[in-house]
This record gives sequence, C-alpha cells and structure tokens, in this order.
Amino acid sequence: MAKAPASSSKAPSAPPPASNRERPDEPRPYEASKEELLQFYHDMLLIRRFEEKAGQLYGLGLIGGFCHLYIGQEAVAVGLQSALTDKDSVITGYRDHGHMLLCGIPPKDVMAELTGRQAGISKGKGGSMHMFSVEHKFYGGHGIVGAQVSLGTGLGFAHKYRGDGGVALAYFGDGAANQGQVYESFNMAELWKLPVIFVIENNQYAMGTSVNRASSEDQLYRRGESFRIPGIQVDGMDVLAARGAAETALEWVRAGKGPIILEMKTYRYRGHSMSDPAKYRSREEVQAVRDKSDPIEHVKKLLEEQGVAEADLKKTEQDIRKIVAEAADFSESTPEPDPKELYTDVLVETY
Ligand SMILES: Cc1ncc(C[n+]2csc(CCOP(=O)(O)OP(=O)(O)O)c2C)c(N)n1
Ligand SMILES: [Mg+2]
Repeated sequence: MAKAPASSSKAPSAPPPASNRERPDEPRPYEASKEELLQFYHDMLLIRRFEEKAGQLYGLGLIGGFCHLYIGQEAVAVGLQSALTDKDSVITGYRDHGHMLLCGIPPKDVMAELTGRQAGISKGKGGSMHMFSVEHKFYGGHGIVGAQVSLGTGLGFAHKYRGDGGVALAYFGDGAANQGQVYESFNMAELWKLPVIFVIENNQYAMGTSVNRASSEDQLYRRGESFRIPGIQVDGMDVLAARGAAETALEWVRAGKGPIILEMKTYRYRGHSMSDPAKYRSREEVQAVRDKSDPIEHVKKLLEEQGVAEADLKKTEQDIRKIVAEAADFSESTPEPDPKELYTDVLVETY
C-alpha cells in the first residue's frame, strides 16, 4: 500500500500576504504613431457626434425611454478597446453606445435601435440600454447596476473554460462599485484566475451623488485589495494613458495571473440620463473640465504638434458628421418592428 505523504511538507502552502503579492508594472503612456493618434481622434469624435445626435433625436421625441450619453468619457473606451483583439469580449452598463461603436457595430444599427426600429441591432426591442451582439462580442447593455460585473466574470470563465485566449473587459461605474455582487464576482475571478479586466469608469458621480459622498473608500482602484486583485488608477481623460494601462492589464491577464482592476478617472459632461435636474454640481465645475481636460481637444493638440494639417482634421470631422447624419436619417426612415414581433425572442418557461 502506498505510504501517505507526510502532511506538513506536501500540504499546499498558504498564499503570501497581499502586501508581498506580485504587482503589475506601472503603465506607461502609449507611444502612438501618427496614424494611431488619428484613429483615436476619429473614434472619440465619432462617439461624441453620435451622442450629440442621439441627444437631439431624444429631444425630438424620436428616442423613447432611458438614454445615457457618454460625452466626456470617450478616451476611456477608445484607449482600452483599441488594444483588444477579436478574441476578446466587452460588456458594460447602460451608458453603452460608444463601446458598441468601438466593437464594430455600424452606427446606423445602433441609432436604429435607439429609435426602436426593426433594423436596430436588437431588432428595435432593446433600446438604448439593452443592445447586444454576439457577432461583435458585445454582451450588453445592462440596466441593472452592477449586473454586468457578474456576467462579465462569467465571460471570463467562458474564455478560460474554452481556452480561446480571450479576455473579458467588464466596465462599470463608480456607483456600481458599491454593489454587493461586484465583490462576489471579484472573489471568484481571483480564486479561479479568470481573464477579466474590471474597468471602473469613475466619472465622479452616480445618478446624483458624488463618489466622495457615497463611498467609504473612494480610491476605487483599491477595491480589489481584500481579494488580492491588483488595481491601477488611470487618467481616463487621456487616451494614451488609457491605452498604456490596457497594455499592462492585458499582459497581466493573458499571462494567467488572474483579473486586474483599472480605475479610470473620467467625467461625464451631460446629465446622468436625459432628465437630470443636475442639482449636485455646478455649471462652472462642468465647464472647467471641458476647458481644461477635454480628451478630444487633448489629442487634437498632439496631432497639431505632430504637424497634421488643420484641413485633415476638418476632413475627419466632415466624414464623421456624414456618417452620423446618415445613421440618423436611416434611424428615422427605416420601419418599426411588426406588432407580431412582440411574441418573438421572448423566453417562455412551461412547467
Ligand atoms: C440595481 C440597481 N439599483 C439602482 C438602479 C438605479 N440607477 C440607475 S443608474 C444609477 C447610478 C449608477 O452610477 P454609476 O455606476 O456611477 O454609473 P454612471 O451612470 O455614472 O455611468 C442608479 C442608482 C439600477 N438601475 N439598478
Ligand atoms: Mg458614475
């Protein structure tokens, strides 16, 4: 009969204290080529103009229900998603239009969803908060604050289980960071070393409360400490800082070291949704961020310093305006779903 191993020498050793744990290197700002910088500029401007148009269509009554705009936060998604490959997946909350455009979903399909048309990416039945496209590895669009963190952890599990080499990028807000299910997810993600990047888009406010008033630990990158998940705080108004952080995070996660948290310090210029009395901050505060830290103006300045002609930047702006105008025209003219679509894509459980 085989001898039982001596218990003390073979027993699994306790993990080292969190303070001794290996940490990722400090990310460096990404060194973008002129072409990459132009692409960042293009993508951020596309999101901004798309969102401005969505705001107008909402005002005209063409978009109903909830609608949350991403204006001001563009550098976060553009910087991070520019580092992804087509193996990786993305999930976020309801402030989701920009993330979808970056997943390659055509602007007209997103806009038609906003106006509730059959040609929309969710057949006009999801609207602003509930868009989804498996084809583009975009897994929503979620209205339950924090739910996407658990679902995103599941996406990470699926990547690991299938061994497909993909990483899940799970975005959530500073308000969502106080939800209980976030921490259940953190625990499992670290325990099973899942390939997930948890991205906290800290735009300083939840619906109407600032992060400092609502959070006992407002340095949100530290929220993974008791789970041994490393966190990095990043200037989310700087697309090069965002891309640099994405490189570091992806290297960490792809090396099998488990999840990582990126706290992206950013700012939303518009109200929480389309109806927001905005009593929780002053106009001056918003204007000061616009004047001093606008992510698009920042990249425009870098491009000008690199000698890109004003005419080329104008041409980019014109091309984008055309794309957005076409998306809006399409979203107004394409038909609504047939009433019998009310009975399709509905989950019915029979007992
Ligand atoms: C479980 C749940 N609780 C409350 C709400 C109402 N609600 C919608 S958005 C929101 C604020 C979330 O803020 P944050 O996570 O910072 O995201 P942001 O809107 O700033 O992008 C709240 C409380 C909800 N949708 N779901
Ligand atoms: Mg917020």
